[in-house]
Amino acid sequence: MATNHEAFDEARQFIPGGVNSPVRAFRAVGGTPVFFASGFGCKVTDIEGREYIDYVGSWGPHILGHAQEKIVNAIARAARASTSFGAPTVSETALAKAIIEDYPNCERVRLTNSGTEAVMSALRLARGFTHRSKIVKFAGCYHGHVDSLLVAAGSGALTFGSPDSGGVTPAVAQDTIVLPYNDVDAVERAFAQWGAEIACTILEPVAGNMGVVLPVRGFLESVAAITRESGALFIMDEVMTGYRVALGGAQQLFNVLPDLTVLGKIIGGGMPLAAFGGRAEIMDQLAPLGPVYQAGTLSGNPVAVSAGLAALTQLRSHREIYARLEVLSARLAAGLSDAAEAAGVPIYLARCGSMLTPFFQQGPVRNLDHAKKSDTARFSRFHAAMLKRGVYLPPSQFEAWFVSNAHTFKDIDATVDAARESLVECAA
Ligand code: HOZ
Repeated sequence: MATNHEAFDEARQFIPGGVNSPVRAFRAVGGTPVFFASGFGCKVTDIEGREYIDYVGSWGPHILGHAQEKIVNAIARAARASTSFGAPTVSETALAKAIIEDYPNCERVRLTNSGTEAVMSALRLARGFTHRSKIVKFAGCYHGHVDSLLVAAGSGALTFGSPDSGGVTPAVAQDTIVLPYNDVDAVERAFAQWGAEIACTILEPVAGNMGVVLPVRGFLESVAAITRESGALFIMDEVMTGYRVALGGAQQLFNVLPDLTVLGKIIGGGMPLAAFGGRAEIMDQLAPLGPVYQAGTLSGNPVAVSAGLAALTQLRSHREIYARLEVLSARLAAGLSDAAEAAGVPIYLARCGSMLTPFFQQGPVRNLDHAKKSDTARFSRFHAAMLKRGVYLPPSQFEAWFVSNAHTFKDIDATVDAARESLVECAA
């Protein structure tokens, strides 16, 4: 059996950086990435047989835990009936219907394979609908690796210090207006200057890709109002927050509805699936009804859809899961804060439901500039110390931790115990 180190050495010979997505490479925290063999509930086991309590949850999808029985059974049933038709199935309609019931701004939904694809399509649709070119985004928000949004981007792009990616042409980047998160004045100024050219504003209603950053009171309402006043569309990227911070996402939690919603992660039950939706008059601009082209051989893939439906069916029929997640996550957050105080390590704990980030700094953290003040070297030492104690955390300061319904109070308390020791260890 290979060790993680050996597996990584071999992977690097065949895959750029040894990984199929940069944040997995552990470059921000150092050390060797963990190669996983299996996962069950909130626990994951690496190829060396070591078990960890997992707070990555595949970067958000596993709200019900790994290898959840009903999801696995649904996948097996669907796969036995064929892994793909490239033609409509009734389960796609069922998934779209469920999303439409939970997201009142969505009258029509189109399924895609990834959040990146859904965002890219939503932007094209906004441009096609408004006949305008420019888009407004916020520094530190990450919307997948879409060319026009890899400007001041969060997640891996931020972690590796390349928020403006190579390969994005100046012509594409010049249509992207980047503003500071939580700054309504900046939004007003941008619309005063370019309002007639702006097709849409896109944001994460709770940012999760510069670490968790909550919207300040009134921010979402103001952005929605200013955007609409100019005739542009307001897009909420709820890939991370959808079905996570509430069944109806952040738009339900903060009671602000967008024109277009982008979903991913949880709606695929851990399989590659995402979606975008909105009012019929906008969505019906998509081909084959309208002039905005969008397509995909594997879009609405029956195996992915079955996994997503199994996940959503459980979340919708057991809404008490969200109350339980809140209690577990609050306990974890409080435990981490206490442990940090005891160790004399300044931490600003940001949390929205079961998404949280302990920023290694005093805070408050309201935007990307604030997030960047974190002590990333100390975070790296903390990450390594936690890994040694059997806790698997996102390998970057600028990511969200996810608590799942498979976590127990015992898991949370074991994590806090590990954090207490790790914080002392990394205090120096
Ligand atoms: N949205 C995910 C975390 N920020 C992306 C994971 C990845 O890039 O692999």
